[in-house]
Amino acid sequence: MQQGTQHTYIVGDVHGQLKKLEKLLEEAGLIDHKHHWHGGTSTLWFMGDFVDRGADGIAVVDLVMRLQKEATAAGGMVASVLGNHEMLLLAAYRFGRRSTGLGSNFISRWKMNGGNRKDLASLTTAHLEWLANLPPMAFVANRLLLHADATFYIKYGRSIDEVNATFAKLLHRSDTLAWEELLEEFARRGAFYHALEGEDIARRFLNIFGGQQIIHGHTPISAVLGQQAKKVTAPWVYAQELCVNVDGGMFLGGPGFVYRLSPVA
Ligand SMILES: [Mn+2]
Repeated sequence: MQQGTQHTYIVGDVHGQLKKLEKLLEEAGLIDHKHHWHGGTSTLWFMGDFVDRGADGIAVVDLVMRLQKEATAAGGMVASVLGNHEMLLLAAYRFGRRSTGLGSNFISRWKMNGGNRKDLASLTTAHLEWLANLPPMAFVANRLLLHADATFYIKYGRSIDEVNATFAKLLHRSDTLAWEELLEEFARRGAFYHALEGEDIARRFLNIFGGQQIIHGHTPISAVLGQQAKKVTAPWVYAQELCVNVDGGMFLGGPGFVYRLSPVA
């Protein structure tokens, strides 16, 4: 990393792939060989889904939480939007085998989605609080960051602040039906893919929430494009450049990538 540069970096869904994440961040110069923040005043955003499907979800959260403190001390920033897998884990912890009201329970739902016993067992109060306070949406360098390529966010508010406040309220209450409904919607994907309709939805979404582009994770690029995950080393820009998918499918064997945003007017 050059001295004095201030860039914004994005990392997609990590899903417990600690070693891959460390390698990516080190190669990008954002951490040093001892895995301490080396990004100076740069900004690093994650797209959520730190946990499930991989071996070391909570270890990934620990790394990100520590880097957040170190970056702040250096005048930089590390942050993340909320992924559906953070919610699945929180729900498994909070509600256990309580019925979702839809013929299942929260532990089963989480396990079905790649829940890892080790993650659940390692959760501390600090993790729970940190995870439950992740915002679902963020405005970064004139982009709209959200985890899922889905439109349900609009049901929770008409501005980023409103959506974030509604989610925060829900995540701090124990209304199992409200959690269940949100988890159902959070599993949706592909809202912006269809050539004409998808572009139109993306454009309307940006008109409401602001930003020139939507950046999201949630749906592995390899799955959408029918490629091998190990060959995915860059984001996929689509919908007339209105959308950028940054999910490298790290749990599917993808190496992942660090996406450096170009400055925008
Ligand atoms: Mn997801």
